[in-house]
Amino acid sequence: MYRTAKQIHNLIQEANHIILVPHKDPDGDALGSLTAFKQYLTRINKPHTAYCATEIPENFKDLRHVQDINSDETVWQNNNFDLVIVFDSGDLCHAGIDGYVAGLSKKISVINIDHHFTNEQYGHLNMVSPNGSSTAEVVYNFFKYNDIKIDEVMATSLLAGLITDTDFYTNSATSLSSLQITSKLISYGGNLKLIKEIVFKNKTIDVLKLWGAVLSRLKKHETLDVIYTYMTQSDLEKYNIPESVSDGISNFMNNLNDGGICLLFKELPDNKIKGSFRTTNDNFDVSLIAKELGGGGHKKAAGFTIDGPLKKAAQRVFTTIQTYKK
Ligand SMILES: [Mn+2]
Repeated sequence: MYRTAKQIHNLIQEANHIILVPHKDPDGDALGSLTAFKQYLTRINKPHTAYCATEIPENFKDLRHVQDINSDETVWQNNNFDLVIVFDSGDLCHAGIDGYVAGLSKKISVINIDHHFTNEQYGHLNMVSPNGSSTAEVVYNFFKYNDIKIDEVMATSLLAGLITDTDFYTNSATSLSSLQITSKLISYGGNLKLIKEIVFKNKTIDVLKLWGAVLSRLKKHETLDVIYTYMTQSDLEKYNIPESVSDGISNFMNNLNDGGICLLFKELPDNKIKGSFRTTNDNFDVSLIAKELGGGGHKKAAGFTIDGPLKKAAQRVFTTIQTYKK
């Protein structure tokens, strides 16, 4: 990991123009890691652009540099750029840039900075630590290995990643190193209060009403020991809420003291169904089930997207869990 961090540092020094990319529908870890990096590149006067394939959730706009991330795909025609750094994405498709990268006629390098267990090692350089709590932890190590000073802006951004992925130090990603790094980041001036407000205290009355509707449909699949529910497009329309804002529900379901696996189905506009697994049970590695369904993630939190409609998708997922359990 130390050697990779050094190699990445060299590539950055040599690069003319760098494109930074988080995964689609980015969360606090993807955005925190990217903006910490953006602060570093700004400080060393390295030309760069931050690109996201989808819109950024509204609540992150107060995090420094988030407003400078754009979805303008013409960045991929910029003749000068020669390096892409992808954050918190197990594959290029999840980052929404597989098509752009495959279509480039010139030679560029891709750097993959991540912590997903299912990461496909798609980069020319891969700084991936499957045991890391967050991509923010990997970025923190990148800065440390290269003796890069972590300023207040970087510390605050990295806290956003750690707090998001450990669900405020409650889920199984919470580790000794995540807590040690957090205390370091606070000592560097990281603004924990701001991050708490950005990541958690961000729910409107309508969002909580939507949660209520979704949670009122909770069911238990007795044979599989799966607790599940679903959210439809008409739910989102009714409460006038973008899909990305509904993200916390699956984490909240993890508070249940019942069931082996929690599962949330979300209907997408294109008749696809997005599923999110959560578990706190040591007997399950939900990333393996998600992978089987074409998705990926972590042992205790993973997701996938498959064809709808809902009923058909649910059937397929239950069959897959059944096979996994055998
Ligand atoms: Mn992450």
